[in-house]
Amino acid sequence: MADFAKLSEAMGNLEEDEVISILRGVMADGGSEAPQAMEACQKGMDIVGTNFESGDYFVSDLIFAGDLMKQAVEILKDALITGDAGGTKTQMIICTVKDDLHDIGKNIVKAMLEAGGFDVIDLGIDVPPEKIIDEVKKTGVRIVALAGVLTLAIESMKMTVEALKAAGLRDSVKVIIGGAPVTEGYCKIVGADAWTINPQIAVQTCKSWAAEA
Ligand code: B12
Repeated sequence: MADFAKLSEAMGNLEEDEVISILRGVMADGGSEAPQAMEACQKGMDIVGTNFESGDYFVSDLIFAGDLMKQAVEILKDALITGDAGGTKTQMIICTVKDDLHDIGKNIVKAMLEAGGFDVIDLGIDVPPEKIIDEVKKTGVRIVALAGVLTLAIESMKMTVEALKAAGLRDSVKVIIGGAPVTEGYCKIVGADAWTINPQIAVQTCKSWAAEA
């Protein structure tokens, strides 16, 4: 078994060579421990966040951490992303909400949804409610996934759900929210239908909605 505590620590210390070497080790057997490795990398990102809050790390370190996390996803992705992409694809929207530029988690969820058989329209980052409403009207999608990592993303998610209501679309569109700060309590505040920080659960939830439609 790989040393996941060591992986989190190396990630938190931004030790690129060590991180890559542990991840290559994880993939040596085809990646049976890839999900645990992904979790360990996220714990490492929490360490980065804590060091940033305490003033030991700077924005440049966040940028470096983001690049390192992208490399990690690249190495692990074939083992993480498995699915049944055949058959008719249900179209859906994903984006990072207004004022939030973080997209690493969103991109992981998007890739897993695609592997799970969805045709995912990715509207990108910092996406205002109006753009999402326009796309829902244009495409008629019935599932919208909203990502956000900043605490203030919760407010943008709430504004998006309110905008769906105001446009008369709320009853025909299911909304799932996710990202590090998202909780059951925030889900209620936002008025979303579901929340999770686990991409596999996101895929299952969207699949159950697609089956209902
Ligand atoms: C890398 C990083 C950056 C990079 C992002 C690069 C990129 N392309 O995304 C850059 C340098 C751009 C950045 C900028 C900033 N950042 Co930053 N950043 C981080 C860091 C270290 C890692 C984020 C990450 O990628 N995590 C790994 C991914 C895989 O995890 P995840 O996003 O949670 O996703 C998983 C799940 O949540 C879920 N999921 C994700 N999305 C979705 C969506 C749906 C629908 C579902 C169902 C599930 C789901 O699945 C994913 C896989 O498991 C975090 C610290 C942390 N603990 O996360 C800080 C952090 C998020 N940043 C923070 C801050 C303050 C900033 C800045 C304001 C810094 C500054 N002064 O400029 C700016 C804000 C820019 C903006 N307006 O958005 C704070 C936020 C504080 C807060 N409470 O709001 C954090 C928490 C650091 C900290 N502790 O202070 N950042």
